[in-house]
Amino acid sequence: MTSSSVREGEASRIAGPDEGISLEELRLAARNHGMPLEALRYDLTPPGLHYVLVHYDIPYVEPDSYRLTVDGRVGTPLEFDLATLRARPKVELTVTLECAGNGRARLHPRPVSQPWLDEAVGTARWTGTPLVDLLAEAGVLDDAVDVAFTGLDHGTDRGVEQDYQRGLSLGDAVGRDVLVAYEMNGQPLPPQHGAPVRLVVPGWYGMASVKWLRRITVLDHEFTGFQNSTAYRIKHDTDEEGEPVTRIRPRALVVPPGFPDFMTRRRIVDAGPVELFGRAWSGRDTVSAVEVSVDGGRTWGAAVLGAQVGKHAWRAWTFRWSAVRGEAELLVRAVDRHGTQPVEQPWNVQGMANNMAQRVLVTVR
Ligand SMILES: Nc1nc2c(c(=O)[nH]1)N[C@H]1C(S)=C(S)[C@@H](COP(=O)(O)O)O[C@H]1N2
Ligand SMILES: [Mo]
Repeated sequence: MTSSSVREGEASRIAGPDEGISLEELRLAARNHGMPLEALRYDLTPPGLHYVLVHYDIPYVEPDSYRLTVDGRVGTPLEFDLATLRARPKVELTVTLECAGNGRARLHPRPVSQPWLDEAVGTARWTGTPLVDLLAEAGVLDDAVDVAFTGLDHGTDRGVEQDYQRGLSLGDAVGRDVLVAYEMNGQPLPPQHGAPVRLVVPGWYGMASVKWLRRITVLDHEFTGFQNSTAYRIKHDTDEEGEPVTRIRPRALVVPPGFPDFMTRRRIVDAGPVELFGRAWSGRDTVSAVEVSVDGGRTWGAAVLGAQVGKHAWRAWTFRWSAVRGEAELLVRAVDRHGTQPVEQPWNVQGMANNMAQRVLVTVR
């Protein structure tokens, strides 16, 4: 956990022990908003409340001049305009997306980057055409290994100039549910969510779902671009290569009960029965249980689970709390077949795939 080898002003620098959130982090937080937790109530996140993460600028794209190319290790390179993509076989999928940096701002010491608290999540209904069909039509050659996806946005990160670009293994790319999507909740994609066309990779942290998709390139070698080899890695030391960030780890969130204080957002509820409501999801499996603590993690009880909104989407849960006067600390955690959400922080250098349990402070009056 040393910060010595990371320069000031660099993304994924580790903040000093008492260092507050900087204006640079605030600027990122103001551009990239989370989903207000009260919106956990909706099966499908209403437009504008879904979280947004944009590394560089939102590109301005004229739908009429938009083109998507499929090239690299294919028999026949292809080019599509928007009308041609929309005329192809249509698939609709409800998908919970979460940013791999969710929860980062609560880590100690804090990785300096987009400072998410708990709310970098949202669930949308995406309409598009299966990626696998585009690849089949282009004719993937036998030596194909990875597929690279390139966005129309451009910037620098830690001194590396780049188009936003991510690679997927061919095996992951040909999953039936990977979509080249052009609608969100039945409307054309909004600019901030990738208009006019984006990739949607269900179950994976959001970085895989490349927005403003302009190019799909089949490679005969492993993709080693910045966003795969440097940014989205779980590292415990700055200098190590680390593990790639892939599928979404389980997480449960509760709608903070009662009403908030304006500045602190501390909750106030009346003593008596309180019905807690929340959502839980996992991109690697199905959530099999949600556990709730109303005493700061000393004891836990089981929530009642609702149906999943979709195969790749969150499920609702409820928990009856008999609130007694005084101060309470709520914690919630999701369980899947691979394990339970940690209460202690799963710290790593860039604060990736950290699914530490949510805590909510409540004054019961
Ligand atoms: N082209 C491009 N695609 C991108 C990004 C980006 O900055 N540029 N951000 C990624 C990250 S890190 C996340 S979490 C998701 C966010 O998707 P959303 O803004 O639609 O919620 O988009 C991904 N796709
Ligand atoms: Mo992200």
